[in-house]
Amino acid sequence: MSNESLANLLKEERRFAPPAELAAAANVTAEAYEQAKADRLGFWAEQARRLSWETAPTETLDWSNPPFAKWFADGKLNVAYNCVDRHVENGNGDRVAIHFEGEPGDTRSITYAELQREVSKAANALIELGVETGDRVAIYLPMIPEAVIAMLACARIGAPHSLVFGGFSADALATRIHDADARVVITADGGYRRGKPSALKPAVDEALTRPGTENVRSVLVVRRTGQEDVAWTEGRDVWWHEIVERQSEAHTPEAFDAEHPLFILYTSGTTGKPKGILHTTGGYLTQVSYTHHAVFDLKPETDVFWCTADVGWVTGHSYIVYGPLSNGATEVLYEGTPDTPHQGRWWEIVQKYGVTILYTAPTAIRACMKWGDDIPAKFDLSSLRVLGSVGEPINPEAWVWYRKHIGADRTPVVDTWWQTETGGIMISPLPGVTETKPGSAQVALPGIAATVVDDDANEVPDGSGGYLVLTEPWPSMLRTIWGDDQRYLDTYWSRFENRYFAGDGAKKDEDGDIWLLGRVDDVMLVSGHNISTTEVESALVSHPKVAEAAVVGATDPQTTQAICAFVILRGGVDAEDAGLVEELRAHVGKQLGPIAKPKRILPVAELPKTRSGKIMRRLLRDVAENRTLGDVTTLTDSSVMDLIQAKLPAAG
Ligand code: 6R9
Repeated sequence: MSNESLANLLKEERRFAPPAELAAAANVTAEAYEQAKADRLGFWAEQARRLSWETAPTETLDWSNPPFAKWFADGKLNVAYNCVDRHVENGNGDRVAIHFEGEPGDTRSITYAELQREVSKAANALIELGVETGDRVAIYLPMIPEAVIAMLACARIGAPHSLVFGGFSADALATRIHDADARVVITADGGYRRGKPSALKPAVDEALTRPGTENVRSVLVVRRTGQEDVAWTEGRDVWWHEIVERQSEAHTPEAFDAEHPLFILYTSGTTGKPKGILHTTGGYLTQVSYTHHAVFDLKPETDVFWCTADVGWVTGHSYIVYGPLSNGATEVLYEGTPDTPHQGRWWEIVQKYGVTILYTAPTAIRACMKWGDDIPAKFDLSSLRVLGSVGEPINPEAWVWYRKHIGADRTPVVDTWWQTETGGIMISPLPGVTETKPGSAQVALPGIAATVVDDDANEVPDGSGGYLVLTEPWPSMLRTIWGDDQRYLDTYWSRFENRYFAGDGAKKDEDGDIWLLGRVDDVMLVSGHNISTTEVESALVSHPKVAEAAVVGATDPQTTQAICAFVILRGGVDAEDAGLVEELRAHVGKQLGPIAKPKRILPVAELPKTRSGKIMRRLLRDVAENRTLGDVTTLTDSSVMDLIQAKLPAAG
């Protein structure tokens, strides 16, 4: 980024100290940073002892062939044993692992002892279907307990899973089945979405007609909706309840090498074919277990944890399945959307189960801001004690709203930065240690090394912006891109020598705290200045009439790019108000300086989002530049783009 970078114009003065009571009993104190600094590998070796190893590792990191890392390579363990059996053996078999809440209101609470039986039966069923250690299993399921059980069953027998989000099309599913060369697909007849059953099995049937999927020999089908006749391929399709129910409840887990593949998870990215991110066993489980313990301060005996992500995303893998269950947590699993059947559904669930730790995404927080403060106010949210955010930069105003209206102005908010590739949380405050700043992920966790560099790979001074890089290997790092080592090198390790390039813009403030500024592809160039989309969006969201904003740079003959903003107004604000656009432009000018004033501002009803809730600025850029839209397949709802395009002629 150029020296004229505007990356430090947004000033945020608010500070929130950790609650004294939480700090006094916190799982992790400031000492952890010192300890990790003095002996980083020793620190991770100690965290690895959180797990039960059949053969304890004597080696911590093998970095003899960078950037191909091996962690704890001579250790052996079983992930499912660590997430399930050992809690039963430790006398916690009666503790609830999962409180499942179906969208239609059906519920199921599963204890660790029950989970052990279910996972063992499912593992035995996979073995009966001929699944062997190392075979890949594709999982295409709604948010039901069988998704967690299926993942753990695969881990138990050493068959790497590849989850494909249930909202993806047959095409997307076929591409991923092909790339991973999956042998079995686990799916369901359907799931519930927005009050209606929605079929899944037809997409599997269609995907399996595509070339490259011929090696799939079995399709295991969970009956979830039971609504309609399900097309059936004899000899290939098997009902879950028929094969799993008749299995033995006993299965002896085998220990695998620490570097045995645990899962492949595809990230879409903006261009090219999806990348199959490969994670392995010992290092991954060490980091997700430690970070879940440290960042959320989980007390397994008393806390009720709820991560609202879908298991099909990395957040679900690491903080619904492997982190919480390795720590013996009690957690909520919710099938549906936040506004079905009403906009208070989440808060009703928090009240019902006494949720103490909530982990969600900025997109959901901004939707709740838009729906109004009065909705969460109707529920008893007093059980909450830690709130987390992940997925996008959280605008300071959304952060403050979250703390105030969900956390009663009392709970710490931890903004956690990480990626599918990093496997676990990397940059985040610690709730009992860090004085938090709205909008900043702040500091690398103990044992993690992150910094911000300029174009020439020089570390920037405090108060400047550049690119986020990770400077030391970490236990839950991706090991490669499945089947494509060269692409692993090119994508992450070629931009800066010996440093992992995350693809995100970032700045360090005067205290050295890190602020994430969005994907580098989204940074705008206006009259020679680099301007971060995140900062202009945050300035807009800090206006009391705006709930959510997406900003893009559109080609402009005078200024290279011109800032174009799409805004969602808060409930009750009149979009036709003649003075509104000028009022918002003036507000951004005041917050960030005149150069950051958007040239155009368009109030819209919705923004284009990926299925994991990230704003797709690329499509908005197409609109702002009057181009035909690019690939919309990862969009949640493509009608959103028609509505936005219909608005455009009115802009000026
Ligand atoms: C966990 C997850 C990764 C990208 C990442 C960044 C953005 C995630 C963030 C954040 C700012 C945060 N991102 N957390 N940006 N602050 N706290 O979301 O993984 O789906 O792979 O996305 O998400 O741009 O590079 P993934």
